[in-house]
Amino acid sequence: MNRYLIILLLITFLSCKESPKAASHEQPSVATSENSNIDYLEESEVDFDNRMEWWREARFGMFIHWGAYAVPAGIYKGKETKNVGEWIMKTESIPISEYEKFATSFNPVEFNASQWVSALKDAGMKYMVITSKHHDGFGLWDSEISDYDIMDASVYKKDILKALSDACKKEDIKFGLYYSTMDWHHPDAQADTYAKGGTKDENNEERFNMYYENYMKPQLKELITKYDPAILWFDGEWTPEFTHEQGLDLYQYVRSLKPSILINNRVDKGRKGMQGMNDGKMKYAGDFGTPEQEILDGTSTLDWESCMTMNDTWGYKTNDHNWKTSETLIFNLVDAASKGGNYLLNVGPDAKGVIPEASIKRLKDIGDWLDINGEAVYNTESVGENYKQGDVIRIMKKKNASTLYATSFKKPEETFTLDAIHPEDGSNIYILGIKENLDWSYKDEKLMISVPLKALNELGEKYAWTFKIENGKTK
Ligand code: FHN
Repeated sequence: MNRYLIILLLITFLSCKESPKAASHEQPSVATSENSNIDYLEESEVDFDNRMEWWREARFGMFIHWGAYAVPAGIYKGKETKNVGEWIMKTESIPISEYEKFATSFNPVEFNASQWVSALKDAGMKYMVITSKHHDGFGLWDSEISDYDIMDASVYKKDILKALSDACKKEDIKFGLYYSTMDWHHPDAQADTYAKGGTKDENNEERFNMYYENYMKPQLKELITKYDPAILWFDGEWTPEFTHEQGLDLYQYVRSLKPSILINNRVDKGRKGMQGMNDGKMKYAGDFGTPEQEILDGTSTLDWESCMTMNDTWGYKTNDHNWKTSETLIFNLVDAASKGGNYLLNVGPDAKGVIPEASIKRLKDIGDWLDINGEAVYNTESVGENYKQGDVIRIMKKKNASTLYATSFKKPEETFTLDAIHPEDGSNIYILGIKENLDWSYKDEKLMISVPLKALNELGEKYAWTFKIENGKTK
């Protein structure tokens, strides 16, 4: 074998493992996409509906933000960051060499994947989305493409994603992965400009494309091959070097690796800020919109999922105790469902691998509520414009059935009145959790239901009460 070929092979090998000095620009693109003769952006409505079906029925998932940022936990050199915990590297302008020490010392000795999946199931959640790699670039899996991961860079040296994907599979929970396009560590991404939020100059775009083709795509291929995620949840798409053309290509590439996978709209550049939906001006890639820290104002013909924190941070912060009440979280879930959306509720485990007790308490409260009222959330669809009556009543319908649900966040009194539901004669009406068939009448376009107050008090519910109306129809 001649000397030139040996040198070329050596360069190719050395530049495959990411390290600041090794990002080679001579590297041929290593991206390969299977099934690349199919255009996944031209999918039929029937195929799309079939692919989305489990996710639409699930309605409720667990978001997990976890990584090296749990080590500082919002505090750097004695100063509390005012921003979210997972942004501490940028908001406190921590030099890469300094931040890498957090990755090295990351040692979640109390992490137990089965316990996390149990907490998810106890909450009535049906799927998980965990940060495989957030903006800081640190990977929670054993990557062949990079040394900046839990296996090579940290003292922990166990494959977190493998443990979680196995635990989810065992409990029939769909396993999803968050992946940040923006990367503050990779030398061809934003490593030297992350403090300035990336800079859109010629050289950066060329380097970013090297990162995109020779690092990001190979990492995504190994994530899909090794952990079989049902969802890929992209983020950090606003980084200036990432283009709409790359977004379309990325969607095709990921679908070609696993055609049944679901991909959010942050795979491309169409998201309108925190409102989360595509701006509709042009065709962007992505299967569902991603409102963040908010729920859509009304219904949408598009699929969407509102992602939200329980306190004010995604990644763990020692001193963030601003927890939303369980009632607020249940309202958000029901409000989203009544508008046809999913709810992805976040937990931020600490550096030991423990989900905060305040999160566990809220997850249990939501799960207890869903044990009685879940049929009004799972496998439902929006009734359209009549999805609400005032501020505290939300109305849903069972998918492919004439059953309606009216959930009230104010405790019903002797007679409960609904303005937009007209049951067929002889329909049965219940309060979920109470077996009794309720008396009702319909007069002057109002449905009046007699409420069994004794049974209602014995139910012991304290957040919201759901009326189930069989064979009902909305105006
Ligand atoms: O910058 C991230 C943030 O850290 C967090 O991951 C949220 C969750 O969706 N997404 C981005 C902000 O929109």
